[in-house]
Amino acid sequence: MQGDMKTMRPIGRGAELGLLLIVALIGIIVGAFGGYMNGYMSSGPKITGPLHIYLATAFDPYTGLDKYFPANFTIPAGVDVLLTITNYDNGTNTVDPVYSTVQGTVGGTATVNGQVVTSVQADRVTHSFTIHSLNINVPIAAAQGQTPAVVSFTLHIDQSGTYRWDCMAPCDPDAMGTPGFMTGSMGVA
Ligand SMILES: [Cu+2]
Repeated sequence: MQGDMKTMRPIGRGAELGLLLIVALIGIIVGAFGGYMNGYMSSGPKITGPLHIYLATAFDPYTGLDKYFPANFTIPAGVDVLLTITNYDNGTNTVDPVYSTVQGTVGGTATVNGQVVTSVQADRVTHSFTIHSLNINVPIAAAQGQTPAVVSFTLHIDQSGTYRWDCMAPCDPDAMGTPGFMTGSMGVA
């Protein structure tokens, strides 16, 4: 590095200004990152919830109904949030092809047991995580025997509010459309 500097010609006024600009830009970037990390580390005003949300879908023995645990939750606005849904139900509920494709996630993909997918075979779906108002749909693949299916995807929603999600797989007529079971609310704040 030192050797290279010696062979360079003296820096002109234009180059000096350019250097100043670069130093200023680095300052802005480092400052912004520091602010972001500060918000992340101390749960400051910018980020108001966890960046990784875990949900599960399973048969609820107390009610005898299929259920999302939890059905109501809140994610932070304006940042990437990873959602992981662990499905313990090995039953399949063939969905309309519209609900077998991944839509509205970051990158338009999800992972099923670690494999990146853009859809799940319609007759291998147990439930769906569908938010009509945001055009989000994630098919939840069926468990294999006693081995749950783990479905992960990233959401990035800038507009805060309360969004209703629905399961669009014909899983259980008593659970579908019933708040706390196969429909619920996702807060974005
Ligand atoms: Cu369902």
